[in-house]
Amino acid sequence: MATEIILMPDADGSGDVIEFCVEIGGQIVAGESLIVIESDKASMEVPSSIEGTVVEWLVEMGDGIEKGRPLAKVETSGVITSDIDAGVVEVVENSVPESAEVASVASAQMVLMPDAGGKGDVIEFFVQPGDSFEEGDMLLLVESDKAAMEIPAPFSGSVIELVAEVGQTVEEGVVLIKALGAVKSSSVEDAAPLAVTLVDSNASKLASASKTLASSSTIAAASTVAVSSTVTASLSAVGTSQVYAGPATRKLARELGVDLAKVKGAGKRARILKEDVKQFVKQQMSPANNANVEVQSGIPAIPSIDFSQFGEIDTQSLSGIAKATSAHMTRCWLNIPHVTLFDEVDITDLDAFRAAINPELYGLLKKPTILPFIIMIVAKALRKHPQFNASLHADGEQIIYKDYVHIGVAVDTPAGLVVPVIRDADKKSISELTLELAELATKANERKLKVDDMQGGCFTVSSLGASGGVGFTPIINGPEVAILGVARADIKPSWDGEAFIPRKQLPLCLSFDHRVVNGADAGRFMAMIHQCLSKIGNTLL
Ligand code: CAO
Repeated sequence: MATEIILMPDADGSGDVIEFCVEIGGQIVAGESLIVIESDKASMEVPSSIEGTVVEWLVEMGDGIEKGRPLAKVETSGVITSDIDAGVVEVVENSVPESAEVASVASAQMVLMPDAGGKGDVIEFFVQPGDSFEEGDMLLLVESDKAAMEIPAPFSGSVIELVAEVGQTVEEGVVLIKALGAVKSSSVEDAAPLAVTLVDSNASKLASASKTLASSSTIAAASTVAVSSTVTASLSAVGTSQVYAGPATRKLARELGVDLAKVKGAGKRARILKEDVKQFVKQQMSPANNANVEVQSGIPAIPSIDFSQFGEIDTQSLSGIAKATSAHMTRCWLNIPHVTLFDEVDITDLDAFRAAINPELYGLLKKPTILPFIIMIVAKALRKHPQFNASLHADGEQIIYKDYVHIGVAVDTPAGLVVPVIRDADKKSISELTLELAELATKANERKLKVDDMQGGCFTVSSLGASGGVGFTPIINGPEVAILGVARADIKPSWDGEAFIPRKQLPLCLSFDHRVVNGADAGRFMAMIHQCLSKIGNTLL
């Protein structure tokens, strides 16, 4: 066992201690909040730089804290690097390493979750303890509610321990992997003022041990502190109201899905405390309150049923994408008054046109499907009918018309439904649309879509393709105002004035937001799509 002291990192400003996030005797891991401090402008969570047991606070509630102030004594396993013998240890504060000499010493470092625009679930590790990796190598896959992303190694090294677990929800600053890596001289120098170094009491080892340790996990962890410190304005807007709460309380509220704007603070100056959040949840869960919610919303909750009483069951967690889709679809379906208009278009000529295309001439691997033609035609229709290329403002009192035409395309992947966006679809040729669609569908299936690939859509096309039935009612991908569903094309008898002839008919289903688009608008929009698809030659000209 060894004792280390955690110092206040070099954060923006200083503040008073307003909360201890761990109790004496409590366990912490690197990156987890240790204390919360508050200045007159903001409150800030100070994370621990190391893993261990908190044995003593070196500050008291209300103490003013500045950079370098000792915060807590922490007992660690004492295994900092393999260079240090286990044995008697003593605490030596502010032992500044000779940075030039320790510039490339291998040391324990943490790989942290970078800023990914929100939380995500760890899906898969690409490395295991003992594996070596180079800077930039992909270490693990994290999936947020918007996209899956591979997390690259910020340095070269080898894995000591996978700190995060598969399935764990991680956010910026959380430690993912502990690794043995080379510390660059700059990081050592940067972190030196924060370093509290453990040294072996054996005098002959003192110098080398202090250098090694200073450049090891203590230093690395100190830089962890600098990276993961999150300054959160203590007065931040939630909707139109302001809430006054510390980051730890906000974190708890996020975890419990509590809107802090609805919680009454019992703290000084009505500050919302963790206890207030817990109390609020209890209140919400009381039967009396549930009955009230039901009456207010008019939507009775679906009762929870133990299905195992009827036979074998297998319960599986939804993927991050599936959960996000579920929440988004529910929101859109409940908030937007949908109307769906159906049509059937004769695409026999379009099929003949497609059949005559030589893909190689246009740099394509195969003939384009109907989808790129539909996207091109929808893009033209959006330009002609701007009310479809619009969004209703959240206040419900303004309409925002867009002077760009970005079209989302629903793609079915093993992890769930995603909607990558083709930008400026109105400016692209059929071959460009075909290539981009194939590229986005491949990325979607390989979970390589970035958040940017799925943002900014004005209108969505959802093609169920060959397996698609005769029609469906697609849910509008809000805040867009319409979506075109494409079902399965089939050969059907068509009356040409003298006889029934076989023609290929494509069912289309246009759902629109009746607050923004009226039925006549929708009819005209659909008529244009119908006209262009059935007379594709004219359209392309
Ligand atoms: N009717 C009949 N055949 C169709 C068709 C239709 N409406 N649409 C496509 N096809 C044919 C294609 O021509 C292709 O056949 P060939 O290889 O012989 O040309 C075959 O079906 C497969 O097409 P595809 O699905 O691979 O290609 P696509 O361009 O039509 O669609 C993509 C690409 C990525 C959008 C699609 O693969 C996909 O993921 N669709 C599912 C979207 C979805 O789930 N929407 C529902 C959302 S609501 O839950």
